[in-house]
Amino acid sequence: MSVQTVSAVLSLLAILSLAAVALRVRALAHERRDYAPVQIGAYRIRAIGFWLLVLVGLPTSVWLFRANPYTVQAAAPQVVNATGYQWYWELDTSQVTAGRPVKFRVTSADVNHGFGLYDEAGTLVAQTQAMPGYINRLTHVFEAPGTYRVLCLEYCGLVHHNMIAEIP
Ligand SMILES: [Cu+2]
Repeated sequence: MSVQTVSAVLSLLAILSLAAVALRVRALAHERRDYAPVQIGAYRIRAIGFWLLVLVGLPTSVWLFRANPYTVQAAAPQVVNATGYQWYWELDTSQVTAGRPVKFRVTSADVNHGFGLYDEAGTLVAQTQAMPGYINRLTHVFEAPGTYRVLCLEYCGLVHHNMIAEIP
C-alpha cells in the first residue's frame, strides 16, 4: 500500500469520525441533561482521543515523514547543463540515474528554444524555456530507466525539427 493510499484512508476515517460526532451532537442537542455525567463522559472521550493521537498519530506521522522528498533531493543531485543552439542541443552529461533527482540548468546560445523532455512513449514529462542570457532550472526524477529525448518546443528556425538529443 502506497503512502498516498494510507494517507487517503486515514483522512477518510478521520473525516467520517468527525461527521459521526457532529451528527450525534445534532441528534442530542434538544435533550435536557444534567451537566456532571455529561462532563465525565466527555472527559473520558477526550482522554481516549489524546492517547489515540499519541499512540497512533505520532508513529504514523513519523512513518509518513520517512519518505520526505526534500531530504531525498538534497542528498544527491545530478546536474546536467543543457544549451540550445540553432539547431542542436549540447548536454554536458549524457547519462543520468533513474530514481534520483536530476537538475537541468537550461540556457540558449542564440535564440529562444523550448527544452522538452520526452519518455520512450513520446510523452512530455518535463519542460522549460531555453533562453539566451538566462539559466532556467528544471528538476526531474526519471522514474524508470530508458532512453529519453530532448526536443525543441519552440519554433526557432529552419531546422528546428532536427533539435533532438538523447539521454540514455
Ligand atoms: Cu526549435
